[in-house]
Amino acid sequence: MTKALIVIDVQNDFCPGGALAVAGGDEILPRVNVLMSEFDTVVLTQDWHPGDHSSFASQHEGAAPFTQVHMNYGLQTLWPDHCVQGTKGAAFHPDLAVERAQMIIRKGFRTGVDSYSAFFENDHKTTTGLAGYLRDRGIEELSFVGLATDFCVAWSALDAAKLGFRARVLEGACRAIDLDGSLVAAHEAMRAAGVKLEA
Ligand code: VGL
Ligand code: ZN
Repeated sequence: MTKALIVIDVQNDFCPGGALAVAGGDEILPRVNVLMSEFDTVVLTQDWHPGDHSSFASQHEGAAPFTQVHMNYGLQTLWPDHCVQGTKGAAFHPDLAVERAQMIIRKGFRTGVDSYSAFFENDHKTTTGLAGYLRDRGIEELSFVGLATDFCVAWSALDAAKLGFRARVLEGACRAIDLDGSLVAAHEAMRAAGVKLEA
């Protein structure tokens, strides 16, 4: 079984002090770094938005962060401005062993569509190219860690399972946003899709 570690969005804006801080987001770093040293294939994802990205509440008049709007591809949660291309908030956490990564997938760079998953944008159609990269390298099993469990990690693991990869989520090396039951919903969806949830 050829395996890869996929490290989702371990960026300053998702860590304490960041624009969309996930509680305890920085606590995962020691374990993520150990895992990065154990896997031969390591991929990082990096949330990478233009300053006027349509997932930002600031771009929707009168809309508050953490509410939802209808986009042409479906419901979209609105977020505080975060991970703006080239900013410190979009940079990887300084303690992340970035040098271990062979591939960095940037996502969410199209103004009109968000991209939680490492594989598909939120329209569930536009691909990031990651599946092709992994298949070309003969990778069959993917282990997911990072931020946030209930958004980018879950959406990535769900797509991985749908695409035919064996998918596991190491929850001890993830932290969740947990917005309106999103963590429970993510767990249910992942279990139903055959994603292995491990400590
Ligand atoms: C994420 C919300 C907005 C994530 C990214 O990495 O889980 N969540 N952008
Ligand atoms: Zn984002």
